[in-house]
Amino acid sequence: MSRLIVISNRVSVPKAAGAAGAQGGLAVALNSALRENRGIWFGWSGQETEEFTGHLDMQRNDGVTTATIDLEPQDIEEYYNGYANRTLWPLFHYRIDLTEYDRNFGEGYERVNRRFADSLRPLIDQDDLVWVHDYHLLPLGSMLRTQGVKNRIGLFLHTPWPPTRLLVSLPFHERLVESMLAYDVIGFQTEEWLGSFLHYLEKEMGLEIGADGCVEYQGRRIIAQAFPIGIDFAEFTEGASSDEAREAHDKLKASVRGRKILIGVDRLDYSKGLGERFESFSRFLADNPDQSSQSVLLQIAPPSRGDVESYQQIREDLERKTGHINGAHADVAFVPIRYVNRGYPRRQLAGFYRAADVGLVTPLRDGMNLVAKEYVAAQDEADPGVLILSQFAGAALQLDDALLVNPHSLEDVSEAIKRALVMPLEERRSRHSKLLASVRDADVDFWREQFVKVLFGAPCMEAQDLSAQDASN
Ligand code: GDG
Repeated sequence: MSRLIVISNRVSVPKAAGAAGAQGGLAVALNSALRENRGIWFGWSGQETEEFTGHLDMQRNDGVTTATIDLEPQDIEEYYNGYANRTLWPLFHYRIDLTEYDRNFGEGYERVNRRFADSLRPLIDQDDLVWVHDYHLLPLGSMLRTQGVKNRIGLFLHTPWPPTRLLVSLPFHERLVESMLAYDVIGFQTEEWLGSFLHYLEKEMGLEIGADGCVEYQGRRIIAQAFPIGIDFAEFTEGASSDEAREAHDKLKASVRGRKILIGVDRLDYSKGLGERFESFSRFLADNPDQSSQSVLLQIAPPSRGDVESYQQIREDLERKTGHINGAHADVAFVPIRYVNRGYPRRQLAGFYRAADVGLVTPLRDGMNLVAKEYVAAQDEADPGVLILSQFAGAALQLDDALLVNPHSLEDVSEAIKRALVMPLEERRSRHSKLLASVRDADVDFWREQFVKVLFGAPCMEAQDLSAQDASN
């Protein structure tokens, strides 16, 4: 079996990751993927250094070898806080109103990608498969090619890919997309994002997509495909039946004194639609006065990317909204929104999900959304809760037995809440069993296997080798 080298912006050392605290979906997924394969996880340590040296810190923890580098403050500002989180993240989530275009960000992004390539190069052996993750590292493959790396290199994008009309607002968009054509395989979460990417190749670059899905560019042939990511189902359900989960479940249940619980769990990010969610819940309370003191929304929202201004704003905005809504609907013994700005250990989270009658997952735009899948996995099959899911999450394509909503419409979400809270047991069970089958079957192992199989098989590359042979015969 080929060794797998995984590269992502941040590396979370597994030991630490298993403990409390918020990890993004990417870290959660990669941890379990790497435990299976002998291989290396390479990326930024999250630490600052005064001057970049390229020194690699290698560690082995819990079956995973990690290799990390430290970055200079200017790198962090321009590459991470800048181009990744102030330019690409908002643009890829259709928020051109929040997208900042600054030449220094673009230069910092390329510089750090080159630094990644320089530090990574000596770690790559001849037969390794190289798997790059996410929007921070789109040009890394082409920089490795410049250094002579001939291995199979794949990219998986965890975010959406924006429609061409939005993408062209990015200065040097052609340069960014061209650099991506150095990969052998490019993976997207859904057919929708894949379609937008292929549309760009056809309309902006005049490329043709072959009947076999391969695209030829400058003598190389690549394939782009959808690989919907899943959760580590076995690990998650095991955690959900632990004592820690049961205690968290019982504590939460006891605290609401017989009221219904709605739960949201999201990194504090404008793409997650938290403001709209709070407003929708407020609308539900206002429209249904008979039920208004009978349900509680628990929103767990660990802070993220706090150095970026738009994230500071969303935090202030949510604090204001929570105060306003609670002020309008609370009484001496009841507060409708419990807004918690911290992370919890995964097992406790599983207990909270299980205690909740409704999972409220309403992002305005989301590559996939693993919280929706975790909520389904944590339920009691005999008496499951109801998932309300945004039609704009990648997960909606697989989880279409959830109550799908338009998160921009307060009425739509408010009505779905009402429907979920009175849904008969039989309907809840029937919806849940279909959702559960999908979450269980398309889990993170399935996702990894599918991607690695295509990367290893490199269907377009082989055709290319064959045609090269034909030509020489
Ligand atoms: C990106 C894409 C895509 C959250 N709070 C706590 C906690 N979490 C965990 C959740 C879940 C993960 O973080 C969040 O994953 P999501 O998928 O919902 O969202 P992003 O972080 O935006 O992830 C997304 C994903 O990558 C994977 O490809 O699905 O579309 O945006 O696992 O449980 N974990 C702990 N405590 C918390 O308080 N331990």
